[in-house]
Amino acid sequence: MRRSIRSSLALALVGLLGTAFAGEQVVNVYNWSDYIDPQVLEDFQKETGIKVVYDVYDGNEILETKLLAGSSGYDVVVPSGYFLRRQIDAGVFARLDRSRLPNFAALSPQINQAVTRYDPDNAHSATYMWGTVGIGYNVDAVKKRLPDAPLDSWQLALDPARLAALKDCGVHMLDAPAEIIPIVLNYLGENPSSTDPKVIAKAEEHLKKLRPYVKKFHSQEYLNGLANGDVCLAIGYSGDILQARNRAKEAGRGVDVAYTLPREGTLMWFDLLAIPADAPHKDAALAFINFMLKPETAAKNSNFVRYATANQGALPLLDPTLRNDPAVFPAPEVQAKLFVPDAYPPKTQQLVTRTWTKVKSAL
Ligand code: SPD
Repeated sequence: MRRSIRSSLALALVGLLGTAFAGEQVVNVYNWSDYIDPQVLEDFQKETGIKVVYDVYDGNEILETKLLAGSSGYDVVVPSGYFLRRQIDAGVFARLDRSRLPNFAALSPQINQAVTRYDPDNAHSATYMWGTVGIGYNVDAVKKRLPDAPLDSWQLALDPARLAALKDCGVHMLDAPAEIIPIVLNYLGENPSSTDPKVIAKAEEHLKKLRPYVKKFHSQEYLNGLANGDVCLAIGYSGDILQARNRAKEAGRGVDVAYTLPREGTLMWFDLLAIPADAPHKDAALAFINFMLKPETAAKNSNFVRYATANQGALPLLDPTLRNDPAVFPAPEVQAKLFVPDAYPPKTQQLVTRTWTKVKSAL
């Protein structure tokens, strides 16, 4: 009897400790949709005992609204560089304790250097992936409607007459003004990073000419839409279009998706792992980021999502079809044409948001 009381007490104690332990051992991660190998979350949980509560978004603007409001409850988030810069200025992020991130050493020094324009000294972030914005298209549908169109040019998506010819087969555009406006300005021969309201007005005017032919402004639906043939052209993110290409192949229904990195150049971005200053589980957040920076984990993620990893240690572990894909790792002469926008000052960001609302509601 005495023994069973003792063991019940012991069990109760373990239970109590277990609850407290489980209460602390959580990390709340807020990441882009379709941007991780789900197996990685299981591996992390198994290795560390920390439970991952995982939530997704599909636009920097959505994340920014939550971060600026404060108390988001998130421990790890993944903003793009040009948003992170403004968010650091607003005091949104904690400095990363590098002594807790031994795997930071696996990151590419060139990429670390490149992102210092957003995060001086790489003090608040660790780069996750990088990529481009380009054109995903259904090869047969586009060739049928535009047999002579230049498939390697922004003309395919940004020339109103050409876009008009694709209206009936489904055109999608990222719902991402901070990316689309610089791309349109670059196409018009303007400085893509311009903050001059008169220059931004030129992008607005051009976008209004394209507006009637765009079925949907959305930053995620085009992935499945391209893969199943419902969307015939999308201005989207490189890896998402490459995922669509692979899903279409796997489905075996004869949908052939291609990705174009336009010859006029395009926008290149970096997405970075960061910890909000008010994150409730900072230790777990550091453990999660360190796990994401393991070369094996980084390679697993990159192979799954078809984006270029920022992890130099992961490169030899990449699937060779990914490592040798010029849409993922563009050749130096193509890279030379990529532009990396600056962060918009808050006032310009407001103007860009207003401009975008006008474009989307114009018909
Ligand atoms: N589905 C994952 C998309 C990730 C795209 N990040 C893009 C950032 C653009 N600034």
